[in-house]
Amino acid sequence: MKETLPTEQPIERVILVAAPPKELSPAEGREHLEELARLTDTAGAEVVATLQQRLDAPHPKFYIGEGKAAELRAQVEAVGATLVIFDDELSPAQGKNLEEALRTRVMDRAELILDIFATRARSSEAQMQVELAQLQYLLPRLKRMWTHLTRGGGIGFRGPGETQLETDRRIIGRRIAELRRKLETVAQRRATQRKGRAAEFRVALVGYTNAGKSSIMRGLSGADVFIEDRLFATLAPATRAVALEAGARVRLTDTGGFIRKLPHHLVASFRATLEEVVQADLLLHVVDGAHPGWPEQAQVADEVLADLGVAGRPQLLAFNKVDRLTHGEEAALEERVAVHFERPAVFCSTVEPGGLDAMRAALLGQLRAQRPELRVSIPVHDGEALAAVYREGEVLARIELDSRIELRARLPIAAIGRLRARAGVSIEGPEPLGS
Ligand SMILES: Nc1nc2c(ncn2[C@@H]2O[C@H](COP(=O)(O)OP(=O)(O)OP(=O)(O)O)[C@@H](O)[C@H]2O)c(=O)[nH]1
Ligand SMILES: [Mg+2]
Repeated sequence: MKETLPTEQPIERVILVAAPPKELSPAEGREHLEELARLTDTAGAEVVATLQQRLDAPHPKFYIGEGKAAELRAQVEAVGATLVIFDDELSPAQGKNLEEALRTRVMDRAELILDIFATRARSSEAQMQVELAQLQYLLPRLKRMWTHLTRGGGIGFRGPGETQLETDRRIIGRRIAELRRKLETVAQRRATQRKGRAAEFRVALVGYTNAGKSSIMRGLSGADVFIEDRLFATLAPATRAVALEAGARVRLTDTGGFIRKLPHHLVASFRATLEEVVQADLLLHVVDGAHPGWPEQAQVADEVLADLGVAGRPQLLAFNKVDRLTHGEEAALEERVAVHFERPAVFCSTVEPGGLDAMRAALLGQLRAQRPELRVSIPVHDGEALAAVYREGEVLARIELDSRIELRARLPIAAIGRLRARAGVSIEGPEPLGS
């Protein structure tokens, strides 16, 4: 008897389409397409062909030119593609025109990313965030989705169809409002929890996806975090305490990676989880120093950070994976970084012994500059000053004398000024930088 084939879901056969603008170099164009292929792989689909066209500007009808669209149609038939994915955002009209002309499903990069997030979201908050982003993406494209379902509906469809469309729009609008409300509640609860930890020095790992943020988190904290050579390994942020040395602790948060053309709705929906980034005292911006496209990746991350309103936050650049570079390449990278970036930078590796030593030292330097360790002496009756030190700083030691309380504490610069102004309070220790 013939063996039956396993009844797994058929894998989507995908054609990737990229239409890089003329100013992009062929190498950059290839890299973008490679990244789209990795995203497609992450989504669990198989790339069977790719198509490229250099464009001065996208065409309103099909994004690519009409001739190229006809070529794509032939290719869809030839390879039996079940899905076509565009690297660029398609307007609702372009998506509709393409699906009609190609007679197959069409997605753009934003939809693909949303799809990956949807399959990877574990926490109920992440799931709500993804649903919100998907609904916002869907709303202006509802008409096309409907055409999809009722293709061949023909005569008499228009009237009831339009009514149905209106009903759907209202239902989706209500669901969006409901999701926003629920997410707001979760965000408020988190803000309350965070208040109790205001004194800690907070560092947020940020950067392009796959740069090695979670690996650094594991290297510094010993925490068992999820690491994978795929895009978007981390979705929900995770926070751990890291002791840089005795009396020098930071709270380190690992966040999900950024990517080129991250759908705008997604960034907005994930704002609440990125709140740790917004609240951070220091951004540890990780760059894959061994990736040929690192300058663009660093820039993309900077753009997302600017979107989040933290462009001016103290930042430490960490060029990771230097173990993959020769000595010559590493020297060239260091020189390039020194010329192009005014921010402090370290070069590191999570796989080489001692590969994170320079990063630890740099973090310690940042902690000392932003939270100097001081000796604070407070009259016993000034309970308010004492409470302020505990609330805003980190107390490392405490001695009670007859009329005074002496503390060794790390204090934020702003708090030092306020405390100094109080009668009877004296503060000694290294002068904070810039005062
Ligand atoms: N050679 C080398 N590989 C590294 C280094 N650091 C991380 N990797 C690898 O790079 C891949 C991505 O690492 P992750 O730590 O998951 O990257 P991430 O930045 O957290 O990725 P996302 O969560 O997707 O944003 C994994 O295969 C790691 O093993 C390094 O210093 N050297
Ligand atoms: Mg990660």
